[in-house]
Amino acid sequence: MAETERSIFSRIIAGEIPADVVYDSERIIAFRDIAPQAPLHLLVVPKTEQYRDVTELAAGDPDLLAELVATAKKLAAEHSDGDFRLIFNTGPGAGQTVFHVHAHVLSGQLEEGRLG
Ligand code: DGP
Repeated sequence: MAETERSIFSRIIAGEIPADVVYDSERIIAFRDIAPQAPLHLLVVPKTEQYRDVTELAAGDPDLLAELVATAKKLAAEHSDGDFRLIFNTGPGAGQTVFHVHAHVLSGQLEEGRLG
């Protein structure tokens, strides 16, 4: 992928942009959303930039999707009461703005806004 095409999340993964990272493994990173919509609002992101959205990830690497969901569960348990929403905005019409697959993990009362 050309430099200009790299997603903001690839730049966070590369350490080029700071983020409040709460989890970092071989294939997945998680950090706090810059504009939180709930008391807990994490983004759980595969490190590969191969997949634009969850449909591509499910088709291309279902094991990685399962790992992402398991990571969301673990992080929700660690950072909240354990109950959470898992949101994959898919396509610009659904509010997707970063085309590097990511899950929003939200726990607690949602703010009125993009995800509510
Ligand atoms: P979506 O709209 O579903 O593609 O979600 C993208 C999310 O990414 C949005 O909730 C805001 C968040 N975001 C965008 N840029 C940054 C950033 O530089 N740092 C962090 N932590 N979050 C970001």
